[in-house]
Amino acid sequence: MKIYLNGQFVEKHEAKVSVFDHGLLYGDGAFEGIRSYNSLVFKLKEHVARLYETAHTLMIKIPLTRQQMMNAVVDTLKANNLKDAYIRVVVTRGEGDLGLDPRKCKGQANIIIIADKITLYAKELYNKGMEIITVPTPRNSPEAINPLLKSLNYLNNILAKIEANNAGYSEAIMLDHLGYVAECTGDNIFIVKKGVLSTPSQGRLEGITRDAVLALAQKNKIETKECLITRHEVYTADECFLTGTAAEIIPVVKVDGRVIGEGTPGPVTKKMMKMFHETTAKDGVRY
Ligand code: PXG
Repeated sequence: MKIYLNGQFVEKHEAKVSVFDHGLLYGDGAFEGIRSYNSLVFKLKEHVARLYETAHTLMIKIPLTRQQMMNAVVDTLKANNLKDAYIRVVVTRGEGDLGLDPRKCKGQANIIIIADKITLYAKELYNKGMEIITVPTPRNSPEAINPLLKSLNYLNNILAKIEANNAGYSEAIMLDHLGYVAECTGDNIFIVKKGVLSTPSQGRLEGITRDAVLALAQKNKIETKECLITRHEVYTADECFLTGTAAEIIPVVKVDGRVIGEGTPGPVTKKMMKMFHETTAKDGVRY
């Protein structure tokens, strides 16, 4: 496996950064998870744009242009001969000292690109749908660590994941600081009621799969809404599904013990899954 590390390709066992890297010491950095399908990178420009937006707010200077970053992603895929891959782009603030002051990181940001495979959920869950729960840990409030940032500090989501795992589930709904449904630990959430597709308007990551699903729905004359959503509205929805680069679209059939709709993946969910797969098979940056 060839890892991109600051402009060089190195073998996995040689791909190392300093123990003084602030990404390791403080979670001080940004990342993206991108996917390619049959030599097409899906929404590469959008992922790179979001990475640079996170870095902008964190005041981390990425020593590459957006185009150079896109080329680096494609080069990593080519170097590994991967047609279908999950690509992790990591930007850390770089090497500093044992103090969190970013001004002590005098060198450049570290840029790491790993291309590999990922399977998030078992295949049968895509046919049967999954059961999830709401967990006690709320999603970070926007005035603390804004959920719009895809930073290396994922402890908020990891704590929620631990709570789900402890209860015997593999995914969890996180509420925002006001108690509205925000998103899951690594996916956005959608509900369908009377043919209308809704997803939380705030307190969540602006997921690229989420945006793609909204655009596909609109193109196919399915009404969409971005609004505040309560747990009651999830429990009483006709359908529910989650979206994410790794998970793609996965149906949800039970939430906090409440059966959603018929308890099986619904027609809108299945239609969105089909349309999404058609899109990823034809759209993207070819390599
Ligand atoms: N919300 C959160 C909190 C995420 O981390 C999404 C939504 C979906 O966004 P995209 O742009 O991918 O549609 C994510 C991204 C994992 C894992 O191992 C999941 C993500 C990222 C990295 C790892 O579960 N999801």
